[in-house]
Amino acid sequence: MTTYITTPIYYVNARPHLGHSYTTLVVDTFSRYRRLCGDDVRFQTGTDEHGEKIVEAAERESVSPKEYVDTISDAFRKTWPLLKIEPDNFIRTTNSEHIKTVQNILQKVHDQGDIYFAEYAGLYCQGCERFLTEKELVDGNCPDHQKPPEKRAEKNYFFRMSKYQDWLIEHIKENPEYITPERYRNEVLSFLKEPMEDLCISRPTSRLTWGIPLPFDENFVTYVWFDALINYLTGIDYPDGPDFNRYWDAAEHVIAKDILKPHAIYWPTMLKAMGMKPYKKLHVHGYWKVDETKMSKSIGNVVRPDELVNMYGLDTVRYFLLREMSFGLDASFSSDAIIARQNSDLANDLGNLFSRSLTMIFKYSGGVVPQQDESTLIDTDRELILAVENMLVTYRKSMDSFNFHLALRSVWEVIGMLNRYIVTNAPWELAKDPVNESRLHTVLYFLAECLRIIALVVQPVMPDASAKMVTTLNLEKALRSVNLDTAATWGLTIAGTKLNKPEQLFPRLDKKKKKQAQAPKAEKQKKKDIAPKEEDGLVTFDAFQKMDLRVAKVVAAEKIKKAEKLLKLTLEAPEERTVVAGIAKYYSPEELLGKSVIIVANLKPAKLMGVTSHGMVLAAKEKDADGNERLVLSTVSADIAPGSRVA
Ligand code: ME8
Repeated sequence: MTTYITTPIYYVNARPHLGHSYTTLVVDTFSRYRRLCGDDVRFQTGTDEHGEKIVEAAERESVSPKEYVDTISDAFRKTWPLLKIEPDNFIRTTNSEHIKTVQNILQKVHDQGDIYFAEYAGLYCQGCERFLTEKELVDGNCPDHQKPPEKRAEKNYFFRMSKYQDWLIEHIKENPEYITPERYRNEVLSFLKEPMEDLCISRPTSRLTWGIPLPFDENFVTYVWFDALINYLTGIDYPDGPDFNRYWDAAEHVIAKDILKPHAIYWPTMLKAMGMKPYKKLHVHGYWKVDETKMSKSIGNVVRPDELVNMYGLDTVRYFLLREMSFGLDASFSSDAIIARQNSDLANDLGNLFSRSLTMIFKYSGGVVPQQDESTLIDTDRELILAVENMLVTYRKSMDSFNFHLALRSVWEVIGMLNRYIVTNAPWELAKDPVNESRLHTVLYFLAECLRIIALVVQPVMPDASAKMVTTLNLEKALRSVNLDTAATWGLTIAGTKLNKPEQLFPRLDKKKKKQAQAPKAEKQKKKDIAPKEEDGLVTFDAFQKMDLRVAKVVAAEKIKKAEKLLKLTLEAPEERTVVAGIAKYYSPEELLGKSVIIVANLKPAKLMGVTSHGMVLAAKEKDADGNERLVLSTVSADIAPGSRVA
């Protein structure tokens, strides 16, 4: 079989956090699992690099959009190996091949009459980068970004999405597994009961230039969603690359519920308009939350994957994320929850089983897997074989339907049973009397055989722990070129195999470690104090006190080469310092000379277009009714010495 499985391409307006890591980990785990089943698998992820959000983020950092997207896209690419996530392709929407293909598709859909020009007025959420309907609002706010959308009216190009509404309803009804879990399928079908509006697919260049130019009107760029969704095709070299023919029919997308509508409605109708087959499946998961709030870059309550891996180890993080979340529902992240999983499921249950079993094989059989003696089989052995067989059925069914938590639960049921099997059969008692030798050998064989199967089924989730188990059990050769069908059946462990000395699989987290482990929470709390809280918009006095605001006098100002928006200012505050400010659109260098501005003086130095900036100039920004922006520098109302503290 062939599997083509994708993550969303992530916006590069912020660095990767646990939410992005979860989706990408799910896809990595599924890919590893399907490979284990013998599939030809292609796993794609990437970054979504156009649109207003990106321009704003670049402006905030006072760098060009290109420079900004290169940096953050790189941060995403470099995060995945830390989690042992191994995509086959990493696509970027600023890549020239992608741009060319998006333009070809737009031209085709335009030529066939499915794109038209019109005026539209509506409620626009910048966070979602789309118009929202009144119905979607909760207390007047966008439910995801907790902000009211802004009213916008402008002339734009529209995709005749409504034309494909009936077809889409039919397709979803005829294919019960098209959108899973079922709750999201129902949500989409219920949404489709209302007449669908056409989709605005352009932005005027007067407002946004950071996008793919429309091939039929240079005054517009492509709406970021129309551009982004096409990545699933350009990543396999649509329309005529060999990978396109090989993988498209098998396309499955994994997303969280925030982007259900673009994937369940825009994307299939776009494909239909292009004369293409719809993708095969859409898998939708819930949110990771912290303290009951969605983890999100705009709220600032994020957990970073690299910090987690440093603190708990790769396999623990992977196991925790997949075991703790029921795919489709929301889950809560906390240090306590991850420590509990580590100590109980990993160190206690699996780790202990592994080390006890190996220690006994070394002690009672010289580190060699003994021969089982069929004549000594008793009911507990037969129950164990049956339990392993049932587990394999549940495991595969659950992995195929993205119920990773159920797949792992079924494996852990067998692990629990094995720990009880050791107690019931008490090999240390059997070893006391040579008449029990054959029974002892059977028990040890059963342990080795079950560990082989466990090492295999945990591999997609915990590749490192699985590899350690495989090396210890000396199974590398035996498992090479096998798949789950052939390797997971009972009785393949070869008696006589010499085992290697066991290493500890998972350490228990002691109190000291636990203290460290809670550090991110503390750090997050600190960050929360500094950043205004979303709910009440307040910061503590302490947090404000940490900010060193000073009066500074501009003694020199000049433009920075190749950076249209930036000025290099030399300030007296009272010592001389260089500050780079994104104000070139609003002030000429000459008019700044002699001005007393206000700066944040204790900002970490940052390099912008090759110039190191030691601080940030404060300014007020406003937008008039026509959407034109004005920026005015913050100053003091009377003469005061440079370097005076603003408090
Ligand atoms: O929406 N819990 O990008 P994005 C679980 N560029 N998953 C989460 C999460 C959370 N708290 N936060 C983020 C975009 N995610 C578009 C996609 S695709 C053609 C274009 C994950 O950076 C989850 O997969 O906002 C979610 O759907 C995605 O990040 C949104 O990423």
